[in-house]
Amino acid sequence: MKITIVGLGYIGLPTAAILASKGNNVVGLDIDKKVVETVNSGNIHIVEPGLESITREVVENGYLRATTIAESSDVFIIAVPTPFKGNFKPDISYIYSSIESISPIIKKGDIIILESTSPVGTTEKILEKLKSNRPDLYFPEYESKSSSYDVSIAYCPERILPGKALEELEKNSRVIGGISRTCAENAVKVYKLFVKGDCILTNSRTAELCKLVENSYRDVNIAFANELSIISDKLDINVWDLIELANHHPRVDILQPGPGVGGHCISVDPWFIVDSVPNEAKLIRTARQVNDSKPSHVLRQVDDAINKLGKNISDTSITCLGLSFKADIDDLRESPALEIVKSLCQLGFNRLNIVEPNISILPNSVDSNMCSLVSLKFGIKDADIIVVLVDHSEFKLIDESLLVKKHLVDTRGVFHRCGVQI
Ligand code: SAJ
Repeated sequence: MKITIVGLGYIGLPTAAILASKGNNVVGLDIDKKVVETVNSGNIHIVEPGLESITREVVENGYLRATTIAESSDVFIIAVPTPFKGNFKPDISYIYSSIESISPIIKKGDIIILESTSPVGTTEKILEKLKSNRPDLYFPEYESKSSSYDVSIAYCPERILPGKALEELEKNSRVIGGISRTCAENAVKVYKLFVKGDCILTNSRTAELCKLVENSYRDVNIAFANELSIISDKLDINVWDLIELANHHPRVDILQPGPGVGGHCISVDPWFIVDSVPNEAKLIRTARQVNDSKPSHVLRQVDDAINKLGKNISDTSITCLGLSFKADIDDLRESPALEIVKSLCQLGFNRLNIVEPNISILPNSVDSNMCSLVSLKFGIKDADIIVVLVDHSEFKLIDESLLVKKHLVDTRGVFHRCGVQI
């Protein structure tokens, strides 16, 4: 079976590497020449534990190669980005261009699977596009019982956690939504090549919403924790103690508050539901707003710390611990920590230090005249105010005696037992 993975990003490349490692003939199709060259030289352009060695091996033994030109295959798995445009409207143009690039080469018997997070109805739009591009082929009808068609089309959302991609690709169960039942059954044959979890069949619309619901569920639950942290600050209660106590109830399991929700999934996907049913998705929209408002709350906490310190800002040094969107990764996409640092850059501190052990240079979006990347040791020593923005493993090991006399804004509860929180 020859399999083409369209899009060699955070999802496509690990999927291509795993499929190739099982002895399949895999081609990675990407519009970015640099990505194609990197992969063909056995290297990778993203950070994902274990991916580099497996990619090198499958490229060396010929099971994986990358290209910018679509070629005939038996299976096409589409894993391209679906960002949102202004006003939180989903942008599925990358999916459409993928379909344009493979339309001329698809043939009878092929299986086309969409994995990109997509608004409900996208797989049917793909079907319509293919029908108009290839009137010579016979396509299935939505939810039809018939199996007499030429090309199978299905939606199977990815569910892997960045940082654990290789493990979760094999272990996680998959929801596989066909345009028709037999389309889903044909797609299952592809996932059975590497998935050890269950493959559960449904229609494409349900599978599309299922992916959006999974990430919205997490967003709503994090919003509850974030709202509790704002309520607790107002009522002068330690939110970490509060949540720990409440979670002793057998049916309560509250997540952890933070500086906001980042990454390219949970902070984006709920908007796809809001966009398609704006009048009905009230809770989902509010959760997004609660999480998006959290960086402003953190900035107010920093303001309180400055007032308590009683020095001019131009005489005050502040250190931010962490810049990535969550612990122990280098990914800065939609990071609330980055948003907070950008705002702090405008306040005119004597020194604004950033400690981020997972990157070596600051991103261009941060004004490097106003802040600098420093070591953890220097950052702690130099600071009047310390703002914990990410719970990286290194920060959990800090000797708490070094924090006495520092003004601490701990958005992640890393030091919630040390008693020096403001
Ligand atoms: N966060 C909190 N408090 C918590 C948990 C998370 O503030 O208690 C924050 C994190 O710091 C981060 C954000 O939420 O800023 C998202 O992190 P995450 O670890 O919850 O999720 P992601 O974005 O890395 O991956 C999610 C996963 N979805 C779910 O767990 C439902 C993953 O399985 C998906 O495959 C991925 O989105 C995706 O690609 O859609």
